[in-house]
Amino acid sequence: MIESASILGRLTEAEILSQPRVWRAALERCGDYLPFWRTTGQAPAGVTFFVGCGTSYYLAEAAAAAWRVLAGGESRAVPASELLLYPELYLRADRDDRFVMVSRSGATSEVVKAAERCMALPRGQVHVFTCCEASDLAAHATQVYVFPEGFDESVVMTRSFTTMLVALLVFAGVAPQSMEPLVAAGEDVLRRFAALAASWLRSGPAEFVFLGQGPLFGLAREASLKMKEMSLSTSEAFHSLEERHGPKSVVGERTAVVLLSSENSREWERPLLSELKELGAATWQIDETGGDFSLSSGLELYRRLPLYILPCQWLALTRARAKAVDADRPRALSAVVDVSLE
Ligand code: F1P
Repeated sequence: MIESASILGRLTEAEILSQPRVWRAALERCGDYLPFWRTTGQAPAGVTFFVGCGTSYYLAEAAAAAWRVLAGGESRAVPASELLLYPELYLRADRDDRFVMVSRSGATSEVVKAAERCMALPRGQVHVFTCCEASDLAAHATQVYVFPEGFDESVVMTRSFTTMLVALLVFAGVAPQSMEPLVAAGEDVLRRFAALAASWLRSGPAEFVFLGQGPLFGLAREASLKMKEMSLSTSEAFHSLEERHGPKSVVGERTAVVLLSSENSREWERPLLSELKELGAATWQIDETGGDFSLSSGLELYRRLPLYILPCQWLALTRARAKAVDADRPRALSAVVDVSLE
């Protein structure tokens, strides 16, 4: 059992720790949707767009990568606002596209508006992944898949992100049974990392950089957003090797770099870590094996994607507590961004 003395961020902490248990419930629920997903869920002739805002947009990025590899269809992740402001870059009346809207609340105004636009297309098909039973989004959808166990009471999205990611991986083609080791692996990762997090922050970093390639880039962006939202820290995310093309120029002794690696990328990323260390940065590599923290899940890359974000969530919570910031009450953030759109 992970003990924490702090009273700050207790709700967020509980939701972070609940994720493996919630994944098990979500995998069972996927069983209800599976027959439908495996018949009508095949890749459409056109593009499958994964659409969301904030954390849900970064989830869409990871889901789009998984869809392309697992379902084999053309896919793309876009923020909902893009479909409203620049529809000509994405929407085609003459193409058989599908739109997968990702939204914890199902109430985010840009997502609802974008779904309305997509449903108005001649062959518009909108599928919704959400954690809320009833939502405005449901009124503008062909199909809605609900995972209420993933809902976060906390404003900051943690278990909703990974629960909908688990569901989207099954939607893309992963067999739920093959994901069962994820639950025990998640418990193990949380237990081992909780003992490490404080040591990663001992150098007192003032700014954070999260790096990842392929399906890990969306997770790096989510990790960066968690660090911002929970601890009010300066944080950025890049494709790993993009770090050399400019961002590296501001890396120094007050920088902490967290690199999400895999068998695809680790050899290319190793020299980058040395360069960043030479600039004075504290660097941490999270990978299945080796690195500063090993997930040791025994799962292939796409089935272990939800594990990578667990240490990042816990690091953000630990940083918040070190700054006496309450992650349960994030600054200038609401659980749902509902603004009136024309
Ligand atoms: C998305 C979102 C979150 C953000 C904050 C406000 O909500 O923008 O990404 O962290 O909680 O809402 P949703 O569309 O997934 O409900």
